[in-house]
Amino acid sequence: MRSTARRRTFLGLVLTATGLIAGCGKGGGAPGQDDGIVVGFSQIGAESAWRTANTASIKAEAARRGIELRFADAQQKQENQIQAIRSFIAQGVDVIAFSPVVETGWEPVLREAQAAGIPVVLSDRAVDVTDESLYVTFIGSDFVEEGRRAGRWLAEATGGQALIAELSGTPGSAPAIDRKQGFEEILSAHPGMKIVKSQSGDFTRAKGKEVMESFLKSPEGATLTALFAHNDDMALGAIQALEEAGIQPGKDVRIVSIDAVRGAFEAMVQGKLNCTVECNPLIGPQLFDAVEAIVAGQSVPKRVVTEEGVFEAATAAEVLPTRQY
Ligand code: GZL
Repeated sequence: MRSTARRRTFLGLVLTATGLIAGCGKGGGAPGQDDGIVVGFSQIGAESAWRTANTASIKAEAARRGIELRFADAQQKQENQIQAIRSFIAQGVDVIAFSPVVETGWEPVLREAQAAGIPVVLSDRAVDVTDESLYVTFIGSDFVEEGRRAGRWLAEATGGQALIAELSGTPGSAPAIDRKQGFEEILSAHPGMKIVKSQSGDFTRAKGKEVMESFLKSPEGATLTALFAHNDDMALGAIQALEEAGIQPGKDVRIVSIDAVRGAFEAMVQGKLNCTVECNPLIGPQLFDAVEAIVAGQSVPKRVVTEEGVFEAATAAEVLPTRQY
């Protein structure tokens, strides 16, 4: 598109001349030789129901708008994301977007994208960089507020008295860092609420179950009255572990988690989960609004926050049919 297309055309001529063109655009030419937008997207992986819904939203919206999406699944490895971003730079895409698996370690590759004149959009998670010009905008949730909402609900539900197990997300990731910060901010006003066990379940159901099993075997296991899980998938794994230990999830141990995926609503209908704080994965429309604005040379806000709510067991059966993910 415009300067990008000129660069890609030049790149296309250079690669053709040197016989290196890899047929990476439509019809074998350099990318974007037609007049469509080409976006390179590096996704974290497929670790949770939330991520699956997020990927579906991004792919569906690109297709709906006729945008060529080059999609790379990093299997939760930062090195794979960096490699994908370098590949998108070499292909001369119009925009690079990615959901950074962790907050740090991105400056070198983002400088390479900047030097190549390719704008970068952060989707879902933030990066920790000294130079915010390295990305155009960050589209995602306010994870600190999500943590506060979980803490407020638990304080209300327990009268401010709880011995809490915490299943945290991927170490170093923005949601894990920020959700913990928000939750502990609320706990600081409730001396009767204490986190007595905390360990990462890496946002997966299997790891959440495994870590909860280890919590229950610990000296504090028998004292637990509440669980805070940084996502629903880990909460669902923990629910399995509690049931296998003869403990009633949602009753003996109150459970609050984050995402508001379909499985969480089903668990709330069964009385096994008490509350889920929404974290909206359906950000495809907002992402490609930003992409189209960037390509059109329009300014976009540095930060786009997704709108979200809090859902409790009492309304789960009524709300479940309306859920999109
Ligand atoms: C949050 C997202 C998190 C979800 C998890 O925006 O990055 O990653 O809460 C997912 O379910 O794995």
